Amino acid sequence: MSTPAKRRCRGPGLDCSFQKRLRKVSIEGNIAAGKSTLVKLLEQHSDEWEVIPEPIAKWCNVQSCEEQCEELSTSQKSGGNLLEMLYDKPTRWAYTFQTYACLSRVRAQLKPPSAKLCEAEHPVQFFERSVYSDRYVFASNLFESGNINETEWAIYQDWHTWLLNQFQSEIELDGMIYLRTTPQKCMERLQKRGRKEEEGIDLEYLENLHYKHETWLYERTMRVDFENIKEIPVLVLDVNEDFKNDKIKQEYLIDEVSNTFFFS
Ligand code: UDP
Ligand code: DCM
Ligand code: MG
Repeated sequence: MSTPAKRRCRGPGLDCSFQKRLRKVSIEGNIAAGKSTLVKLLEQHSDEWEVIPEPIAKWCNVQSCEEQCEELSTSQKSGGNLLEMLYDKPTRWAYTFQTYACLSRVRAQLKPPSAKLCEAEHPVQFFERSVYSDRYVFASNLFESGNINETEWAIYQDWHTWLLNQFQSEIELDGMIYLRTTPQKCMERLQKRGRKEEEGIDLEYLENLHYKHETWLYERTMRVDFENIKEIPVLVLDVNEDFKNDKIKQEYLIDEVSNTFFFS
């Protein structure tokens, strides 16, 4: 892998040598492809590997004040369920959802790493999805299906570009992993997982998202506006066959990740 771009050293205790050692990789894939399942395995594999999960709990329970939210126990939480609102009435809520999804993701990715990771010789952070899939897969698909209108899409792209330029050095990726599945397999896993908010998702929606992932990460023919991701290394992993209950497949996936990104 090529030498990563220099990262600005922001935040207390984040020395420059740590920032230079740190590698950041996002895990991409369709809904229910197996991203959360894989990141749990990666986290267990090495003390030097840390995971930043997708902040979906926040999307299902939007609070007016972040600190207040973190102090409440699960049973006390009663915020709005933006994921449910998105699927119930996408023309009304798609833009709102996408602004919050991206904002909360950036905030999660900017949080200081754990003390343990700071001590690591070869620290790695795995992000479950990225600000790039937010825009080039989800928001773009919602625009093309008419759920985000022209004005909203123009505003989205404007602030998204601005935000990424502001935080480029902190959230810049060294690589991506694409968990490749058929839309049918995702539908099967989605139903098995059984999130109530996602009950209304149909196969056509998963097919559209699949097509976006394919042109972006497999064929690599999608037009993207950010230079740093045009040439980024992408590891494609076929996860159509079950790996959750297959130790050999799990070892193979972890080896592929280690070998591709030269992680120890
Ligand atoms: N799953 C499975 N076999 C696999 C991978 C995932 O049965 O090899 C199940 C997993 O237990 C969950 C569902 O598929 O019930 C979706 O997986 P996950 O939440 O990891 O997907 P994500 O949406 O994070 O990509
Ligand atoms: N999601 C979305 N737009 C994004 C990111 C995620 O609509 N920018 C939705 C898709 C899924 C859920 O949020 O319903 C994330 O679930 P998963 O990570 O399991 O795919
Ligand atoms: Mg997940």
